[in-house]
Amino acid sequence: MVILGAGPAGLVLGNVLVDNGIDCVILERADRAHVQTRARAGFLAANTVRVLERHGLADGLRRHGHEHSVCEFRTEDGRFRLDYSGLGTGEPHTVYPQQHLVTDLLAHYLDAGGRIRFGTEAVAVHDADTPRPSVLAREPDGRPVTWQARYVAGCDGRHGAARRSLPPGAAHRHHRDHGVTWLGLLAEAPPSLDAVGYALHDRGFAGHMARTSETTRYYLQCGPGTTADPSPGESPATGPAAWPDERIWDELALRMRAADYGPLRRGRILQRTVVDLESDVLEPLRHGALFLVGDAASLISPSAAKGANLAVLEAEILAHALIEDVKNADSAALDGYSARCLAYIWRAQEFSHWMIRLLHAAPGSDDAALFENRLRRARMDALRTSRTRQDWFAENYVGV
Ligand code: RFL
Repeated sequence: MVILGAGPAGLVLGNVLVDNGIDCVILERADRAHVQTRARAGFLAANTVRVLERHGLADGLRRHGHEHSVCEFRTEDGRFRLDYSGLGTGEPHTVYPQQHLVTDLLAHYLDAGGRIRFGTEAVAVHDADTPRPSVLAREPDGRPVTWQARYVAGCDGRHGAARRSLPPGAAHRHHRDHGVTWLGLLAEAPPSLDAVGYALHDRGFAGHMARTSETTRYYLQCGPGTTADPSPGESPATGPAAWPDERIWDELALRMRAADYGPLRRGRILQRTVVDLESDVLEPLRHGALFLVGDAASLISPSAAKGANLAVLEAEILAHALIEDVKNADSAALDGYSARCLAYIWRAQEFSHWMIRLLHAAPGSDDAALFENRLRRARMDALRTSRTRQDWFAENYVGV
């Protein structure tokens, strides 16, 4: 088995396979330091924690992660809090930064004797629909190398080689640009509130999510066309120079109504990422011997914090299916892999889509925008006042 990519998907898959005596190798484009320091997700669903526990992969998050169960909405109509662990399925999130999880998964994989090649970029998957599939890769010194395997798992994200290698017509691509751009920020500052904060403001959305006792992720909705890294000559109005630390904190304070609800704890901005809210789902997730997992299978906007959770879940489903196939010559679960994962993916997409429409005002001031914005207000009002709606929210918010 060749696994492309050492993110949450590739490493969970690799761990479960190695622990079950199935030979595999992971090809990872980046070096180890990069993989272990890439800050992205942080909110793990209860089901994700259960998957990791089942395979002995949850020691770090049990020791250093913390439970989180409250979100706070701030709008033109005031603020309200939901303790979602007392609603829906009654479960909290576990907050544990993705780079720490990846570090744990990698250590466990290597301790178990797992093989990984860092600095090795997969270029293409060949002959996936034949009994002899192969992966063409580039070694760290640039030399080409071919890996042959019975199966290939594409866990190499949205821009990886697995997606690129699908022949035309092998999968249908569902793509939706939600027309909203966020500046994703990682601040060297303790969380400012004991809740996930969602602030709706005339100037746009602002979000607050704890990461560790020293770091906090913030989001700021920004103008379309904002780039994290403008090309030479590009207007600074669209680049990171337009967002010096002070402007970020002032804007966050304004949108989060710090004057009414308490100041934000400021600190250095460690990371600025531009996130265009998009959905992208391939259907089916299998082409012969090639299986797509995690972000390679579907991209989901971070509005509902589902991406890493789906990656872990899909990796376990694929691992179990491969074990059945290799050990018991039973391919039924492999045949059902795509349909089973797509059911989870579309449910997560639906909720994420709902969250996007809850958190962002429709642009413009024409009748259509006015109508949309009245609906958005009614949606928020129902969430504030209806216990049934709150149960539905909690179940979907914390679940995958
Ligand atoms: P990853 O983590 O992107 O890992 C893919 C790996 O593949 C390597 N790679 C290649 N290797 C070999 N050959 C090639 N050709 C390769 N091309 C790429 C890459 O170097 C990398 O190591 O994918 P995976 O494993 O599918 O995991 C997906 C998650 O990382 C992603 O969905 C989440 O981070 C999304 N996300 C969140 N998800 C949550 O569940 N909860 C959250 O709170 C949350 N917050 C976020 C997020 C994503 C964010 N960004 C940056 C879009 C916050 C942000 C800001």
